[in-house]
Amino acid sequence: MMKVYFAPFARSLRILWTLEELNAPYEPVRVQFPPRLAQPDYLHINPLGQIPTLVDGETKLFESVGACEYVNETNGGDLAITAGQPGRADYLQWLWYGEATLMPPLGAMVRQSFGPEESRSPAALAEAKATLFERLALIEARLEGRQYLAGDRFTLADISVAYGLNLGGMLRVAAEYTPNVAAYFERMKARPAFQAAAAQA
Ligand SMILES: N[C@@H](CCC(=O)N[C@@H](CS)C(=O)NCC(=O)O)C(=O)O
Repeated sequence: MMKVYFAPFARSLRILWTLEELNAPYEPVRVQFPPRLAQPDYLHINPLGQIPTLVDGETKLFESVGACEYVNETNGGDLAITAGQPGRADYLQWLWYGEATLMPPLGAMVRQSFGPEESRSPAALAEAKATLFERLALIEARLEGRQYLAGDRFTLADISVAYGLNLGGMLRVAAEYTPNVAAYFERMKARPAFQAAAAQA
């Protein structure tokens, strides 16, 4: 059975959500955060000391979006848009937007809110928040007249991006989401699989 090393609000939520959408069996393993300091024995599982790690027998993944693709593929799921299917380019665009474009300002906000006091500054927090909202504006436009980000159906691209929106919720900026983003976030949170995953992570 696949094992998911997770911590609350970490990117492990993406993997747990994917597994729940597929009704696939898994074993969640809670890790103390940040593992580098709180749980050094975790370093033999993930040498970077980051969360998440997905372990499937001898196979180990510690990129959350790649792990979601792996989980979907391995379980014969329909949460990806594969080569030749309509919406493939949009799928790739938004799947990666969630991690590569949305997460840097969110990560900076996490550090500016919870990191060591001596490296925090209100200006840096404000700059990260402004960058986040600049990047959310593209999602706002993309969702005009759409329920999902790619291919008119729920996919891993939604899991990738909605995870970032949920982190924004933890950072208390969700009340400032623009209408399409706010409605989309509510739709995503209403999914039973999201709720099952979020209840543990
Ligand atoms: N690109 C990686 C990023 C992993 C990552 O940065 N994880 C964060 C938690 S969400 C972490 O472990 N941070 C603590 C650290 O880097 O020490 C992924 O998508 O899984």
